[in-house]
Amino acid sequence: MPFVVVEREAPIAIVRLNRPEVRNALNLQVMDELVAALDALDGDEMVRAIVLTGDEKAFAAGADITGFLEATPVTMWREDLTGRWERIRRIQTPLIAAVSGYAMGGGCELAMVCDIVVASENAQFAQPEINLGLIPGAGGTQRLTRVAGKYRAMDLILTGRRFSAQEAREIGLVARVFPAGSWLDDAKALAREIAAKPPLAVRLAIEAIDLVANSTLDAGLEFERKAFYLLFASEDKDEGTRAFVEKRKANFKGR
Ligand code: CO8
Repeated sequence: MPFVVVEREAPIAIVRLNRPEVRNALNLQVMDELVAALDALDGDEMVRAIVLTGDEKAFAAGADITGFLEATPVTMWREDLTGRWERIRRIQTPLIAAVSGYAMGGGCELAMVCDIVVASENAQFAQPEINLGLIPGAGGTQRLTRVAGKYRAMDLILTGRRFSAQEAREIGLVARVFPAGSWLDDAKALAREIAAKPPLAVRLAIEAIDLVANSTLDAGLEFERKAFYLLFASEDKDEGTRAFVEKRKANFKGR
């Protein structure tokens, strides 16, 4: 089974992450399939809006932590998994993240590279990397702070706590919260509404809105990426990722 399933319902397309047994955890293969699917749809002018989604239990539970166990700064840098988030950010067709269940770590960051985030009332967001001895590595420190402001971002990123769809809406991350029974249909209806608008105007509106957030983004992302890779040299990363896999509490030492 492919990790990414594409359904066309012209003029929209639905791109579904399909790795339910690990809550749609994102590894290189998933991300490459996702980038390829989105690139193909982006080149198809019949597709005027895309809904990116997971399943009811999870949008995506973040990067695949098992891939971090043996990773080093060099392997991380060479693979450049985080670069896939930036490629998705550059998709020009309006991209709507429809979140049900967990959107955590890289999954929350995946939602944040989309143009609009909508959520089922049962959605749970988090940037829990701190519990693994890491920090967000695919834009989270920059994008969540731009959305939520410094002090709320500090609370969320330093505690790694989960926050509800309603709280995500209050901080401005989620545009609309839909009932659990109809979240995907409601997201598709929103996509169809946008798909019905003039595509050039939609594209230019998106570019204009993105400029506001992006004018000083690059320096922050550059630092974040290097800091993220550097943490792969720490003992606490080894401890945090191993503890996760061994299903025990991590014992961090600040080394
Ligand atoms: N990676 C690998 N496996 C995972 C992940 C993950 N992120 N999340 C869940 N799984 C696996 C579990 O290990 C479990 O496997 P198994 O059945 O073999 O035991 C299976 O999925 C189901 O998980 P749970 O039994 O835990 O299901 P629950 O519904 O009880 O809980 C949760 C779901 C809350 C999502 C829980 O699994 C969890 O906390 N997962 C980890 C979330 C997390 O810490 N995410 C952050 C990861 S780090 C990250 O995203 C950094 C991103 C940086 C950008 C990219 C850089 C390269």
